[in-house]
Amino acid sequence: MQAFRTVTTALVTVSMLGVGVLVAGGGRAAPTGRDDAPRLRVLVDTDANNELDDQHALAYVLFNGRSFDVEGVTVNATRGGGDITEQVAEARRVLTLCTLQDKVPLKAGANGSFTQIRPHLNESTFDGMDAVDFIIERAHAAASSKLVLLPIGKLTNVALALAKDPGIAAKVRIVWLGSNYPDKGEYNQENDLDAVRYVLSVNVPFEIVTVRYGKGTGTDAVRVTRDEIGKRMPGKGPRAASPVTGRHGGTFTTFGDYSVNLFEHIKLDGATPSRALFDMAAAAIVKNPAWARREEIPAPALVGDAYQPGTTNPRHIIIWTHFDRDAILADFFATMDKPALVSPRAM
Ligand SMILES: [Ca+2]
Repeated sequence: MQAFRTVTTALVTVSMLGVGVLVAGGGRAAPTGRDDAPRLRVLVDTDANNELDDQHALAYVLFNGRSFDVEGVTVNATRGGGDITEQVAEARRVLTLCTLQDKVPLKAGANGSFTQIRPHLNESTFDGMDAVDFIIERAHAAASSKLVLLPIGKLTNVALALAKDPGIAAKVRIVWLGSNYPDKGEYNQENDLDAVRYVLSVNVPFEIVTVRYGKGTGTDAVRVTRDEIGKRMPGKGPRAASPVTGRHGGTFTTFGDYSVNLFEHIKLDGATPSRALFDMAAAAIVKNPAWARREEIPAPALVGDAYQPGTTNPRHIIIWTHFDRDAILADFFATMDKPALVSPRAM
């Protein structure tokens, strides 16, 4: 795997030492997961085969059945994980290892970009149609709460769904793992700049869970070492009915064992050699907003590849920063220790 989004600095060590920034969650909704809290309806849109954080995000969501109802998993293809068939294959491996392959819908999405696909949205078939139509269908599904769209790759599928059916904007909350806001660059963003521009242009609830390579204030700070994974993950999760062949070869019957294998085949980075679980952190702060700092700002414009402040823009978005690395990883490992599988959805 090529580590496209790996940039490291010594700043990372700050979070590794546990000098996390704890932020009060005053005035926000209580975390989900309590027995009396309603579960959030979530749809995860993933470039599952890129690096190794998507897989951990998927398992974390699928094992948080007390916090989430998972409507389904849609897939997109960024340049780091092969084409859409390879991305879907990895998502299916994780679903199978989580014993939910027949219980949670999995839909292939866009190989190409928003600008390439948009002119074809009203044709009988188009690149990414299964995922795009599924997002629209689930957004309109009768429910007492908005559907949380959790894109953890490029924004293409979500932007296409909004373009095809603008009526879903009032029925969803988009929480995107991406961008180094306010700085430019970032892997998910660069994989489809026009998709980001489109979502910024539509009046839809939009939250950006920042990445911020090399800085302690983004999800780049939510890092684990190979040693931590090796100690905490072996055998974790339910046991699959039959072995699953991993993307690096070998066969596995638990997600925990596959996690160890993924970490054995990835290049570590950082002052303390480690990997960030960017995508998992995004799912974690949906579960418990107190694990990061939430700021509402006028929606900026993305001009070229750089953000321009939207100081007078009446439309606002949310920016998430300052992740509580220790609390998020403690919950991740606790979830792996005692998984509560999400409820099956009628397929
Ligand atoms: Ca991803």
